[in-house]
Amino acid sequence: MAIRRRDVFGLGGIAGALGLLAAVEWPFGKRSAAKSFTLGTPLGIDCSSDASDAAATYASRFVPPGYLAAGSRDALHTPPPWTPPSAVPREFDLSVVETSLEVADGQTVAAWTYGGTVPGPVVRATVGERIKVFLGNRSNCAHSVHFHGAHDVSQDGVARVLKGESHWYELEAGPVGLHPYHCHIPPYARHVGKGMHGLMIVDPLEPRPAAHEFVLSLCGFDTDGDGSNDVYTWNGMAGYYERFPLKVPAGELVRIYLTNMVEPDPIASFHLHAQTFDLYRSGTSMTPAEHTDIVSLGPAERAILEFRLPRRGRYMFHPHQSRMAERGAMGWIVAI
Ligand SMILES: [Cu+2]
Repeated sequence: MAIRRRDVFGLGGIAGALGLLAAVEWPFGKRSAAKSFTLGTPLGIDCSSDASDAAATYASRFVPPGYLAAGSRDALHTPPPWTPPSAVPREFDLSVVETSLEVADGQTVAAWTYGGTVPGPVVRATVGERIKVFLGNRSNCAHSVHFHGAHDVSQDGVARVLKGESHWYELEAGPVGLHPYHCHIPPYARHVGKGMHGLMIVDPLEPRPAAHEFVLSLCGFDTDGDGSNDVYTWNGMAGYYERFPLKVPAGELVRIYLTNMVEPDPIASFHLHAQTFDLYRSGTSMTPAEHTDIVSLGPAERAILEFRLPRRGRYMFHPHQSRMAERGAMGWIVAI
């Protein structure tokens, strides 16, 4: 018998909440009844290490610490809102903060950050606006801020800002799109891998359509110091969006600012389940390059994704590099 929405709300409590996902009637006629069948002779392929519990997470060793509350990291996926362009330069403080970050339950790294978080603060401006970026270096090593995009080459951020010193960078925002920023002091992969990256949104003069906007920045952490990543995160915390899904109203426009800041892995990707998206590579064109359910990105490549989730439910997202997905980078978007 089909469950109708009003019946589910009538159940109340946890049972009602769990029932929500099954509450919308299947629109394509009767589902086929499951058939029973006889098992063949097994070939002996070992599946003893597979998760047998249907409720198991994809990577139980790569979850957020238990003390982390829902909403506690929402600021990291919420870009600052669009505001009208101004003749006064926008100022951003990306000063270096050396800190200890718990990137998964019980797994801590000594990180270099811009402003204390990974990724660093989102820089947002309209194309043509002037931006002033302050880098105070209170750490024990030299650092810098290098912005992708187009700007005066004297402001390119490849020169060292020594320990105890500071520097102002002055840029004109452009071109329209999504551009990462990161430290460019060698060994470059080590500085980026230890957390020194963030992103800049450059809005067009005519703003993009109103949407539910999110930042998803993929990065990896080498927790044992062997030169390869052990934990992969969206916005710096393993498993956060598996435990606390992004929430959007069904049918409304969603926009994701997506960056791949994983070093030194050569490629990563973003795959959305059960829906396809318009893909704007680097966000530099207002016309989508492709309509797809997966985008592959090399280091520092980025994209703006736009889509609507037409039906209520849980839509999974993850890199299609399964090692990354199973080490912290699995997540959900829930359409409500
Ligand atoms: Cu650095």
